[in-house]
Amino acid sequence: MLVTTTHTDEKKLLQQVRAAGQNHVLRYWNELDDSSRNKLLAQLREIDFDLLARLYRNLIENPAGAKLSSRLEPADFIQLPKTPEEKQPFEVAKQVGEQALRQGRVAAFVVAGGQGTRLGFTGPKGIFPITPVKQKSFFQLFAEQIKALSRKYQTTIPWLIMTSESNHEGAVEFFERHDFFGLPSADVMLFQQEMIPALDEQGKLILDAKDHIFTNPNGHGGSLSALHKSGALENLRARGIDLLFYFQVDNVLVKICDPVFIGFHLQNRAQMSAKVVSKRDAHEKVGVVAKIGGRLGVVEYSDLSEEQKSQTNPDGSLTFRAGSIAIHVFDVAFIEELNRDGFKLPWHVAHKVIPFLDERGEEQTPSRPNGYKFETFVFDALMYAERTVILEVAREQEFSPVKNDSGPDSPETARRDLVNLYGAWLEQAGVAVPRDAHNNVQGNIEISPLFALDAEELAAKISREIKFDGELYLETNP
Ligand code: UD2
Repeated sequence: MLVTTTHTDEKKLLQQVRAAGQNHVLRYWNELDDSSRNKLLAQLREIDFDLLARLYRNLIENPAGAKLSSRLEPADFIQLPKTPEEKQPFEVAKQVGEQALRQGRVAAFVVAGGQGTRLGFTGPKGIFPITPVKQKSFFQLFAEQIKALSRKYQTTIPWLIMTSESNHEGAVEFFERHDFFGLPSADVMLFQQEMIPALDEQGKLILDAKDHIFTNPNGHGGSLSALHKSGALENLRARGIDLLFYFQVDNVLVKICDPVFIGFHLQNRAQMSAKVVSKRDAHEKVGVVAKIGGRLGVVEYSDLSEEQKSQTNPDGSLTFRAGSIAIHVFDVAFIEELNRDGFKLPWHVAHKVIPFLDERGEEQTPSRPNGYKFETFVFDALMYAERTVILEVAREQEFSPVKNDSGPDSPETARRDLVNLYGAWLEQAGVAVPRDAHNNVQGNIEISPLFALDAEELAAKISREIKFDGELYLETNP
């Protein structure tokens, strides 16, 4: 139908599309103008048809091989210290981490390419207003931490931000509008992860517009190849950086570049490390760090059986309690190695609702899952690491994610957890803070990272004479 107007490479591409049994994506070709045709061709050029055929065969037609069948055992990890003796190695690790920070060896890296569907907020999640008093965005809260850390350790901490197709422009525009929150713009690097097409139940690509194939971000595992392909790794190397502190955009309590964690990672010559918290209950939706067939990895919550989720130790604690909070330290060399002979992470599949064009060319959103999305997960890199550190941390100090618009893991719980944390810092500085029957702070508190990064810094700055009368905001000039 279109052969007369196509060039040789176009012809080849279209042959490939036909050979892959995906000719239906050209159904509206004759209706498309040049710009729409080019748009569709550009998308087709990026598609790895062999990979998609393999994913359909291995994950959908014959999923048995992909199911978790290996023996599962709890992983060993460094537990929260209780006694002064147990705290001592944490002090030493902190000094090691602080030295690495002072030497300018560390960059911060946030993955923000997800679509935030459950939160129901249009726009990048990073721009969502989240702090309890000033309603600062996640991005601003993180930027202030990075600025405060750079000052404290008299160094530059570059900040890498991974976005994806649908939220990249919004994120860039936000940073530009806010003048990168006072960080040098050359030290804030935004780059996009890759997209991958979804397939319908027959293994066919899905058109969501006459000139567009439905694609989704390729999972946070895609960050490890995007770091390489975007040139970010090279940039870090040129700056003498060999450590990457990885975190998710949705965790308001993340302690960016935590020196204790970096210190343990370095002391153990680890290639990739992970932080965990004790799972809140058997059904909390976090992956679990465990030994899978003898190798360390993370089992996603949806892959644990009911029995494994609820299995307990003799003392009543959950056997698989090491909940992954998606905070990692990576050696840059390890990420380079993962990219050396083609990218290695395994693919996962999810059955989802995907909008599509019906026979009349009208967009439909079905009520039931109608297709498959593919993703890679960053924590699968753990199984390629020879040396790892798994560190337990206190949930109330380090983990409160925003996933849903209400209920658990929502903006409301995140703000409450921030206020409770700031309240605890004030109490440690000798200030009385009223609490309710659930031990939640009564009132509203926000402490900018530029004023204090932790309880210690706060105690050094304020007097115990300070009175908390229900609302407190502490900030220094930027
Ligand atoms: C993730 C983990 C879960 C637990 C939890 C902690 C997975 C599959 N599960 O759950 O085990 O650690 O977080 O909060 O990861 N993202 C991208 N690109 C993508 C997909 C996601 O950048 O293609 C980012 C996203 O912007 C967010 C993070 O990855 O910062 C987590 O994504 P999610 O909300 O889909 O993960 P979730 O809640 O299923």
